[in-house]
Amino acid sequence: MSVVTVAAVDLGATSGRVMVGRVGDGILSLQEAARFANGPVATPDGLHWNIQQLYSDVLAGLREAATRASIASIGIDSWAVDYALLRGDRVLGQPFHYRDERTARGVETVHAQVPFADLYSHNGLQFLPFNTLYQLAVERDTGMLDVADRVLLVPDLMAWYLTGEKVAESTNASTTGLLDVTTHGWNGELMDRLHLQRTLFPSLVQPGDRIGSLLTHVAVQTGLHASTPVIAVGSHDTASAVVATPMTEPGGAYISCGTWGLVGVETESPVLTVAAREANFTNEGGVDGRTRFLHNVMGLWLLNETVAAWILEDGGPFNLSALLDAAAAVEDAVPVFDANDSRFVAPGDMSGRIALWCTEHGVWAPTSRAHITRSIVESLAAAFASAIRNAGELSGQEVRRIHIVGGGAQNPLLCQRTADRAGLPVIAGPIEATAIGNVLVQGRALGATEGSLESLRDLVARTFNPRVFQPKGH
Ligand code: LFR
Repeated sequence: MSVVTVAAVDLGATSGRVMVGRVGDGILSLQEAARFANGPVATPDGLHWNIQQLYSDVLAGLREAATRASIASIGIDSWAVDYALLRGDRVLGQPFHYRDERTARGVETVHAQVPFADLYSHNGLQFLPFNTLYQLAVERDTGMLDVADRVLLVPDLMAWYLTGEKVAESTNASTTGLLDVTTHGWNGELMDRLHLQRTLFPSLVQPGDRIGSLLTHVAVQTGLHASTPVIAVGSHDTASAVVATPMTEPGGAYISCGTWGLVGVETESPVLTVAAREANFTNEGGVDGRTRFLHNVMGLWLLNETVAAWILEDGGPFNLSALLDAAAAVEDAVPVFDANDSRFVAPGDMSGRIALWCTEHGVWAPTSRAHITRSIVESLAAAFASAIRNAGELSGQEVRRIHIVGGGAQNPLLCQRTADRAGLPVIAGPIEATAIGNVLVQGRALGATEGSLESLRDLVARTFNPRVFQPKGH
């Protein structure tokens, strides 16, 4: 087997990156070629993604990657559910951000057409008010679907920009709510019931499939060969992160902790019980037909959004690690609020909302920055521990250890408190699990690594030294 070098485009809700990965038999390494900011843009019609800016950042990142190595292929992943509408080859405006509040109207419309329990039996998705099908109901009611003839999810849109090919990668398509949870194909009947044209949705591709090669102007702008293929990876970032979670023995659960904390286990088939539905657990499509049985917890968004307000307030440099040290040193018992409360979804004044939650629930509201931060960390850890317990019970798997991957793996306080509250060891890392999963699936498609997810995870475990947090009483 040969060693290949590939580019992983990994777009997150707060930042994007282009990574250069080397992969081969027993070989795995990762280097950052570019990192760029991403975030919501508010205009009078709502909250959007600046997709053209992201695309030009991706091109610049690929250009940098091309100066570092000879790139054998490109893979793209991003957050889920969001999409662009197209008519022919024309993109109809900036995609909406899933935190835009318009989705509430879509929920009412969809549930009046197909009640939630019925939906769950078809798509296996937890209720999140921004799942694509709710967003599309709003598009339909505002006349946009009279004009649009195609829906492209964000990574598929980027792949189209690069190759001219319009496809729907299956792991991310599973987050639309329109994929059949057992056959993994588009659910035409459900589309009919929701008055969505079946032709809106492109053909599905699987991770590892070749999407196409670079358009000539893309090759010229990036300095890459026009023959460079774009290969489908787990284009839902969480699917890629789970690929690279080093669960090498039975009993491993995961928390993919970035903007969101995605907490769950991998299963061979979906869990569609009433208990799973009532606990709001999702069955998202994983790489190689596995199921990601998980629950969305609010994640680092709570902390990031709180800190962003303090940075604005201070108007100068901000020392995040000093804040986390101060939070770790807090000895009083801080309030534990419900991190999953929907009031925390939209951007805004998080510390004000936390204070309000506390007042409404008859507990004291933290006021110092250290206490607020500690309260956020404790509340996240409590929500993580509870979701881990549910994931084990609902799936029938005995959870013996928790893997935290993504940005949260570099927050020792969060890792330790999650271990304490769950009463289980936490194995932290790799931080860049998403990009690594993206690289590995490309490497496998190019024939540079062995086949099974287990052997890919072995390689991750051998390459990245995890940090272990043993539980202490709390
Ligand atoms: C994480 C993530 C979650 C999804 C949320 C919204 O980045 O992809 O898995 O629920 O973003 O798309």
